[in-house]
Amino acid sequence: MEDISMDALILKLHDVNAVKFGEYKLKSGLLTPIYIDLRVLVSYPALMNQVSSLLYQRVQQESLQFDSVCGVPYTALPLATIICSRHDLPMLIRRKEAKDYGTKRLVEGAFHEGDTCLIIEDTVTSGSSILETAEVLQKEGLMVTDAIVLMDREQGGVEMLASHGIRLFPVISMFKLLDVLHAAERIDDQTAQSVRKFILNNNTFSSNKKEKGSNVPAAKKPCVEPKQELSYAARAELPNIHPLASKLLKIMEEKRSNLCVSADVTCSEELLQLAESLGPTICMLKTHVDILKDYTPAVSQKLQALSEKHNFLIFEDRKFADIGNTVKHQYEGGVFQISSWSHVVNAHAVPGPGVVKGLSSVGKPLGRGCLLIAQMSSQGSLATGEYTKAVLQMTEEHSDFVIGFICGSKITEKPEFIHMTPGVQMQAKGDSLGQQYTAPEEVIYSKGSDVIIVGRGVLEASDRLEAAESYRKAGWDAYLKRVRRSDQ
Ligand code: S5P
Repeated sequence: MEDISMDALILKLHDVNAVKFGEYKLKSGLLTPIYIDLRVLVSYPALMNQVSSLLYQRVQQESLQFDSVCGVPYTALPLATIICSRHDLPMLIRRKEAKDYGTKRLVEGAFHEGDTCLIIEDTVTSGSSILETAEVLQKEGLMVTDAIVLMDREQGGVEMLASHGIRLFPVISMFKLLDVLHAAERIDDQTAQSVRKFILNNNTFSSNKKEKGSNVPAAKKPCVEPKQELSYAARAELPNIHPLASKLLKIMEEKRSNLCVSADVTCSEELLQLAESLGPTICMLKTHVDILKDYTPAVSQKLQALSEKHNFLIFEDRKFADIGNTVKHQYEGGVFQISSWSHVVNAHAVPGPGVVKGLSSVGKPLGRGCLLIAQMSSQGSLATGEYTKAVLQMTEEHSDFVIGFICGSKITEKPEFIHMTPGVQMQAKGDSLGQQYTAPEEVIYSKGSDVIIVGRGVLEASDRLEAAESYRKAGWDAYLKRVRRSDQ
């Protein structure tokens, strides 16, 4: 079997024009800025063999069990043939039209009712081609539970097929493809960004659900829950996700950034300068507006404009911790009028659910969101154990306003909640006042958090932009490593 890296394969696919950038029409009629056309593969035998090897590796990684293999006609037919021939596997061929003479069979090959058939496909957008083939096979009495695809455009195919009980295992995902082509300078920043945006905004599964509303027949329960950890992009499309959490996840995916910079400065001009210069690098800017010595309402107005210009969210780290009625006033009134400009705020759960209810009465109508403090980075913190569990429960009970947590590590497997971790630095281990630091890779990869919050790691660097970029890269690489780990 050829030894080929995924990155090398992606570059080869680009070389032979199997991946094209421009304006193309998809089967659905939708115009797309990227077109994947793997039909050309048949002209490149070495590439055909490499693709087949990678498809089969995926089958092995997942330890899939099946009795036969069927390629979706036509592009995946030769790929399935190579795999079956090399590994001595029985193959089935699905006819596109039944012959009008002879047996009139729609599936050619020998099989028994109840056999399991693995589907092989070249590219998936919505998943409809795989579903069509699966339905033909199922009509013949075969079972279809798994499919392998070379290229997943990440536009809802995994979710749609899962709703029909079929697990889809992609070899290459669209975001990985873009990363590799971008890193190799095959496409420029603008193309990479606009394709990412297109993919995120054109999810066929979620838009279908929205269009059809309550008329959608109840989806069949997947036979097996997908094992893979969801990407930020996939989580953004979850049916039960808070719109603000969805927006944050989309920003993260689009900007390849899970970095929130904690702009703990005392002068408004410096705060605005930071927002302007670091804006393109971050997904979120965290403020402590009450440490500014010269705050005026113009500052928050300018901050809002910068958040729109550079597409980041604002998080005022106010840590509300009083009875509902008091926090309501603190959130909407006073000098700072936080609810009018900050997308996200946070709160301690100490007062009980009233604190969330008070904040929610102001923030929810404005589309704002809240993070509950489940754990703290400071030495001797009391937010541990049963307290952290109670915060999780409070979050679940108020998920129409609470979008996630401040925490040291992942505290729930529910993918709709965002985990944000402060106390992050590459160099220092702590400060003299009890702060304790963890490195970005450990926070994202080992501890499973989603966003790193970095203050002095960036603010005290001689070049703040360079430092922010290195934190962004460390956080993002750790995320990619984590998602890939779950792919294996
Ligand atoms: O547990 C926590 C919670 C928060 S929000 N520990 C923290 O350090 N924070 C905040 O994160 C803290 O208020 C500060 O604004 C930032 C950490 O800053 P750094 O300079 O230590 O990175």
